[in-house]
Amino acid sequence: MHTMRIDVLTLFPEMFTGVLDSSIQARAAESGRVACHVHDIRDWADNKHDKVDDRPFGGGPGMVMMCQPLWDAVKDVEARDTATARRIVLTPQGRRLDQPLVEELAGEERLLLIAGHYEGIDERVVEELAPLEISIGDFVLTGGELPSMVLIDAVTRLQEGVLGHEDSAREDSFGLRDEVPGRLLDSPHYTRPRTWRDRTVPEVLLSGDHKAVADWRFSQMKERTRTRRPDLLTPSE
Ligand code: 9D3
Repeated sequence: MHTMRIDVLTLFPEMFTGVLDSSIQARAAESGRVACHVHDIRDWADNKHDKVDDRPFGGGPGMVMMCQPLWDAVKDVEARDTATARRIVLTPQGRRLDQPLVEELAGEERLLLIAGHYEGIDERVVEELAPLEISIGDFVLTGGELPSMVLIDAVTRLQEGVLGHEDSAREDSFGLRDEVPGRLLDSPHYTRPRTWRDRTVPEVLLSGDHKAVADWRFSQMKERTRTRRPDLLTPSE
C-alpha cells in the first residue's frame, strides 16, 4: 500500500486545522493513504523578532516574504523523508489548476506546498527552489492557504481507497467520456419525493430502463455543457 506525503509551509498553520480533520482528508489520513504535515515558516526565522517578511525594494504597498526562513524550512522539511518532494508554490502568477494537473499531481509520492502570503515571496528564493507555480483561478485571495487546501482536497480524493465507491472519482462531472471532445458537466440529479411544489421528476428516471436513463443523462450532459460551458467542448490547444 502506498502513502502520499504532503508537507505544507505556511505563515498561518491554524487555517488548516479543521479542514484537514474533516471528511475526505480525515478518511484519507485514517486509511493511511495520505499523510499531511503543516509547518509554520516562522519556526525557521533566525532573527530575534521572528520576522519573516520585510518591505519591498523599490517601494509599494504590503510586505514581501523573506528568502531565508522559507529556504531553511524547505531544506529541513524535505530532509524529514527520503522521498523527493514535488515542490509547488501557490501563487496568482502560476499555471491554472485543472483536473489533468490534479491527476498528474495525485500520482506523485510526495508534495511540498508553499503558501505565499502578503504581497508575495522574494523572487530569488522562488527561482532557487524552481517549484511548479500554481493558481486556482483568476480572482484575488489573501494568500495561498485556501488554494493549498483546494489542491490537497482534489488530489486526496483521487488516492485509492479514499472514496466510498471507487467509481465516483473517475466518473464525476469532469470525468473523461468518449464521443465528445474535452470534458462534460454533470446531468441533473433528483431524489424523493417524486413531486415537490408541483415539480415532477423526469419520467425517464422512473422508467427502470437503464439504457434510456444513461442516454438521457448523456444528452443532458452534452446540452448543459453546450449552454453553460461551451469552452469545455472546444479544445484550445
Ligand atoms: C491585491 C494584491 N495584488 C497586487 C496587485 C497581488 C496579489 C498578491 C497576493 C494578489 C493575491 C495575493 C494572494 N493570493 C495568493 O497567494 C494566491 C491565489 C489567488 O489570489 N488567487 C488564485 N489562486 C491563488 S494561489 C495563491
